Amino acid sequence: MFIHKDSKFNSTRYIVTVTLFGLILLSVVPATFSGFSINTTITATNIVQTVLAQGEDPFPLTNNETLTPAQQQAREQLLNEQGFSVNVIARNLSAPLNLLYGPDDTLWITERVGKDILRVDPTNGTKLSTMPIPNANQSKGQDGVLGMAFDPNFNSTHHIYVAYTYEKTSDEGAAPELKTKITRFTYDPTTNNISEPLDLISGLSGSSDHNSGRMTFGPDGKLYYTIGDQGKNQLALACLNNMAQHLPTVEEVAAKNWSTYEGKVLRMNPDGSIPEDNPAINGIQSHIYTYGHRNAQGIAIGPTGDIYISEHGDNSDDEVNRLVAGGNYGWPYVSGYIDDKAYQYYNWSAAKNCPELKFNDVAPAPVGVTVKSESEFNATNFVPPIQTFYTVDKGFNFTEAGKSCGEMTSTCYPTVAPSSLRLYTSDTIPGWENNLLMTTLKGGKIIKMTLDDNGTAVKGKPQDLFRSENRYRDIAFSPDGSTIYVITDPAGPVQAMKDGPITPTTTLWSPGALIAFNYVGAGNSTLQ
Ligand SMILES: [Ca+2]
Ligand SMILES: [Ca+2]
Repeated sequence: MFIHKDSKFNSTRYIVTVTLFGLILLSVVPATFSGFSINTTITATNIVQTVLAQGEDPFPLTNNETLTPAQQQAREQLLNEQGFSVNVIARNLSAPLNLLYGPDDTLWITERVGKDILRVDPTNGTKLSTMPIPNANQSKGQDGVLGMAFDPNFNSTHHIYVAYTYEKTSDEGAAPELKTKITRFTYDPTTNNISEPLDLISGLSGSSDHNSGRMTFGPDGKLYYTIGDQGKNQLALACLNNMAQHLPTVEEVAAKNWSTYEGKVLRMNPDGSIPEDNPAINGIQSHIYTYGHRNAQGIAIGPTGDIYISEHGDNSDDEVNRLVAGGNYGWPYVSGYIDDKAYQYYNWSAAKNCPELKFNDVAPAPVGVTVKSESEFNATNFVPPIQTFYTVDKGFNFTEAGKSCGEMTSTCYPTVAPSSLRLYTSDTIPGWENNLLMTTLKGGKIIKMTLDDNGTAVKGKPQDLFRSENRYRDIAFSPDGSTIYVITDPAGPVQAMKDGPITPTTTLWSPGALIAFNYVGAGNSTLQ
């Protein structure tokens, strides 16, 4: 079984693998990619040296669980070293994907598999309402209900924009196709439900892999949406052509054929139409704002109004990018920088014998698969990332790196699997104002980055926070900046917190949960 690091997992899929770590050993020794040369040292946040029983969650429920000594110790360590108390305030969420602190002072959560939006009380995790998304389809892959965005004038319009996959049926009786649409709903604060669906754009590609599906309004009032490369040219979809570098024709735009939108960031008016000032790329204007993306699961507006995305890399080079209108971000010809280091483009889909080939993402390409070096790519509008996690040298031995992860090889690769990106704007936590926070899946941590004054580069070394054995999916902040809310995946592999070579664990501390990290100041010994 091959497990890809940025795959999302359904809760039933990993129940068989929990005996590997009967005891979870937590250590104060930094974990690194031992034996390999990488640009940035990966350091586990210091966590208390203690022993937890299998399945024991050091992030306990608020108020109604008795803490064991080990749980108490873990919490005190987080408090003393990072200044946060921690509580899980809701459990049993159905693959939560998008978390927003709403203008109505409640937390809004899309449940990708549950196919709905939950409203949750941020103080105690009480579920206030469940709002189903009609016609959303979920097929055990990475599809379902994806990202959402509040209308900038939500308090008067009550409009909420939601992206989700659906089955498009044709008149000819052919099998339905998986597609994606963005629909505007109107929230009724008296019934606590959503209604009046209005499709802004439909017929976008949908996939079991790499949908991306994040969206936000920009300061310009336009809606930005990340649509992934659909996982093409890899794994089960290896024989499908990756479209991240493809651009539409005038005829395709006129016919509303959005098949070339895969691997792009789209920019649209709130009614779904193409803005008049969208870039004309190769002379053609469409919804496409930027292209050459792989799987951008994070989008954030920076302090200068610039837009940033985080992208899952392949085997190396997760990226943080600053968007420039009409920019080409390189994928699949380039991963990270144009540096001819560890990444080369293997075009499986173009191989005539592709269906007979066994996909392998580390071995030399088999006969029939063409290989391109990054330096063969010479687009003048290429935009390099502002940060990678992590760039490794040419000749990096992925097979060797993956060995200690067994079947879950990619959990050992030099990537963190970035799952969302947000700007922290408050001055409540010292040193955090206008920093980007990026959640990670297999890294089990949240990474804080400081931008330079122009917003064009990351200043200093990114900082790891909240290290745990959790797959962090999205993050939101209370308006006063004192509470950091995080949702987690229900299942899947994360790097275990232990000494020595990296190993994966699928025994997550707080699966499918909403966690509240409350800032009380480092060194404060009084737990709340
Ligand atoms: Ca790129
Ligand atoms: Ca590169």
